[in-house]
Amino acid sequence: MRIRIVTIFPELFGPFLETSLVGRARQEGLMEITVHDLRDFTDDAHKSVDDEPYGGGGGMVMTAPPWLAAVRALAAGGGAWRVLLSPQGRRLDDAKVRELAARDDLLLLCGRYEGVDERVRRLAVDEEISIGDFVLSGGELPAMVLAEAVSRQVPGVVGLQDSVVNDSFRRGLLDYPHYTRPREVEGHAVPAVLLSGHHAKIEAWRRRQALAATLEKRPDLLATAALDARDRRELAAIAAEIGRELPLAGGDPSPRT
Ligand code: 4HQ
Repeated sequence: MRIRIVTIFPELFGPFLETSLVGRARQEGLMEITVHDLRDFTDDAHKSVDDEPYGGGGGMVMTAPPWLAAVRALAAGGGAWRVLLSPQGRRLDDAKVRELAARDDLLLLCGRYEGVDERVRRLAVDEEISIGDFVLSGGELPAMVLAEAVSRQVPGVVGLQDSVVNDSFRRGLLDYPHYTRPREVEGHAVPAVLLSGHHAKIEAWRRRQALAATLEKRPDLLATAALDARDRRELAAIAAEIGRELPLAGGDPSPRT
């Protein structure tokens, strides 16, 4: 898996690329992640990358020529999937992360200021992606979010592939609660079932907790979660217990955008 990132602030990526899971994945050659300075693709003495917006208004706009030169140089050959991080993009979610991981070669474009000249998007971008409905100062943090999430889907990057397979969202549900030592924290004990050594009971408890957490905190996820008949019976029981409607079958299949 290869990810190239274009930015005017390459120094933001230093520790991110060297540390923890991403650092290890790069060291082991499982991931190739490189950062490229947009200013290297300018052709004026000042290495300028922005200008005033046509039509007026505040702020500056990133000019098209450096971006077009960068994308042409880095995506030559046509193999790379070119992604612009922007609040106008489709919202990143687990399905999109897995789709991007399967692409194998990503070129991430990080804008600053008011954004990038529209012609860059039209001429040199395959897809716009947003990490959420809020405004940041640049696409660098979103690029790190995307790169880390994608890295976790590359075989071998997460130690036990099991912990990716069983991760929240993998089966469309929120995670179950986790406990470790000490057994009691300020009067709050670890649920007894987790100390029982009874693996089937522990699995059933965790599944029920995941269903309950999802029903309480993100009922919208239940519309697309992979649920079997037993899950549905459990959910109905949980819903009755906590006095909640089941937003299940028959409901609108609210598309996850
Ligand atoms: N920005 N998800 C504006 C974002 C953003 C987001 C990136 C701010 C691009 C020009 N990107 N710049 N949210 O807020 O991806």
